[in-house]
Order: sequence, then C-alpha cells, then structure tokens
Amino acid sequence: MDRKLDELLYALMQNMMIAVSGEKLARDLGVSHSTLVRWVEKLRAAGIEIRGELFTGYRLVRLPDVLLPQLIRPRLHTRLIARSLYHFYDVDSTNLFAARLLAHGRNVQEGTVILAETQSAGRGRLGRSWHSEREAGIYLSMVLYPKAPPSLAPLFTLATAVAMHNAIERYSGMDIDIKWPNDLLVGRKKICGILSEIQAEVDLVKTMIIGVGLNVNHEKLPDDIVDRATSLRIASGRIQSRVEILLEFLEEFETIYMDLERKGPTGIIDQWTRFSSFANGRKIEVHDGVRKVGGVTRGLNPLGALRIEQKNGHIDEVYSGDVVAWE
Ligand code: BT5
Repeated sequence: MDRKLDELLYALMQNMMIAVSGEKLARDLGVSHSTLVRWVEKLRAAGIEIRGELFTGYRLVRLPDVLLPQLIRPRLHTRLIARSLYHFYDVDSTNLFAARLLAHGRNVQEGTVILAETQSAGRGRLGRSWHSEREAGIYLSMVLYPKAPPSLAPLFTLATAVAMHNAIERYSGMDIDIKWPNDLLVGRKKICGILSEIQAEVDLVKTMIIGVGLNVNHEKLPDDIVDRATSLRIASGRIQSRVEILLEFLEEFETIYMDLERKGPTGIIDQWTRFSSFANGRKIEVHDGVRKVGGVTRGLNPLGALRIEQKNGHIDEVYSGDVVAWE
C-alpha cells in the first residue's frame, strides 16, 4: 500500500506548481478514480497537504519532506545497505516490521532497510518507548547477517553510533558526542538512540536488526523528555535535510560494517574512542541490569565493553547497560 502512496506522491512532486488532473494520475498509476481518491485521502491523513479534487486536479501545497525511496535510490552508492528498501507513512515500529519479515521466512536480503515517517509504537531498549514525531525524525531499521559470534554483537551498535556521528558531523558540521553505549548527544542532550536486537545460536549471530531513531526537525520534544532530549534543528537553529543525513548515514554505515567484517574491531574501537567524551577519564555510574558500577572510564576492551576503574584500582568491564550518572 505505502509503495502505491509513494508513487502517487512522487507523481505529484514532479508537477509541483500545477494541478494534475485526477484522470491523468489514475491512468498513469493504472488505478480507478475511486482508488485514486482513496490514496489522496491516505496521503492527506499522513499530513501531506494536497489541494484540489478529482475533477479540478490535484496539486501539492508545499514540497513535503518525506523519505521517498524514489528520491533516495538514485543517489545511493551502496552495494549492500538499502539495496532493498521499505518505506511506511505509518508503522508500529520499524524493528517490529523487520522482525515480522524475518519471522515470515521471506527471503530477506542482507542490508534491507525499513524507513518510517512515524511509529505508533517506537521502541527503546528494555521495553521503553521512542517518541517518533511524524516527518520530524529518521526512524529506520536494518537487517544484517553478520558472520560473528554473539559476543561481538555490541560492536555493531558502536559501529552504528560512529556511522551516525560521522554522517551528522559531515552533513551539518555540528559537534556530536557519543554516550556509551548507544546514544548520540548534542551537549548533554540526546538526539539519537540505537536498538539492536539479535537472534543467535550459541556461537553465531543468525540475524541482527539494528534500529536507529534520530531527532532531526522537531521544534520541541514532549515534556517528559525535554530536559534530556533535543533535535538537530533545535540545537542548530536550522531545518536540516533528513534525506541528506540518511544518505550519508547509509553509505557511512556500509563502509564501517564492511571494515568490521573484513578487518576486525580495531578500527571501530579507535573511532568510537576518539569521538566519545565518555571513553576516557569520565566519572560515571553504570547500571548493567544487575548491579551499579561507578568509577572512571578507561576506554573499551576489544569486544566493545566499557572499562571502568573503581576507587580501589580494580577495572570492571561492562558490556551493556545505562549510564545513570555522569559528570
Ligand atoms: C534507545 O533506547 O535509545 C533506542 C531507540 C531506538 C529507536 C529506533 S526508531 C527506529 C527503530 N524502531 C523502533 O521501534 N526503535 C528503533 P533507550 O536507550 O532505552 O532510550 C529510551 C529512552 O530515551 C526513553 O525511555 C526516553 O527517556 C528517551 N526518549 C524517548 N524518545 C526519545 C527521543 N525521540 N529523543 C530522545 N530521547 C528519547
């Protein structure tokens, strides 16, 4: 369904300033008048402003900022990532959609990307939710089959954070920090979160779904997170292009992912350590789900675990968790 809406929107975008007759649109898209009217209503319901009706012709009121595959595909130079691309105006969660694709046993190509304009049930880690304002953020999931043991899984989350860090800095010139393990920050506020979910056998990851949520053009964030979350637009004072950031990210992620598989984790650990103010000498407290570990950060171990030096000099290695306090 959403693929059809994409085709209709793309046809309208190609005739931005003039009304296109409903008859011509229906003919070009190979559908009946009543179907066309239904699709126009669906696009309107998704917040796209379309003036006119079947007999007067349809016209876009303004150029919508939508992550249309028709705009993305021709500009993408990747060999693996996003060669297969799904785009939704509304979905519960892109990670859940990816999981359903895999569960239905379809032949899901490695690198498949699922994009959404909004999510009704966007998910964070440990059952938390992800605020997904329509057309304001990038909400995506990638399906991967890394040939790696489960112990290396955290490295792929770090790799994703580094790729998004590089993409945003390259596109906008903004200064982006990486907070261990999976957040990007501007100043002390979160702009991006990553949710990696794996299905694994004892010694091999079978499938990995990496979900990324980035706040791009939000003008404000909900009251419950406003004191610790922000968007690129709020932080920079400028509207930012979701399409450009997305393209940068997909290409950067492919390079880093292939390097990780070919050359091992050293490169990614080096980059993460350079870009994160949390890597070294930072006084923090981490909760790993079982215990709290407090101390001073001393870099990552080769598997991507954070090394924390406690007061007595003992070094703890933490593989996952939340930073609950930091200075
Ligand atoms: C994360 O979890 O940060 C992972 C978020 C992943 C979201 C993407 S969107 C596409 C894909 N499909 C999904 O369904 N999910 C992924 P965590 O570290 O647990 O942080 C969640 C916490 O961040 C929440 O409890 C809030 O406090 C806060 N939060 C929620 N929405 C936010 C937002 N838009 N910006 C900043 N912080 C937010």
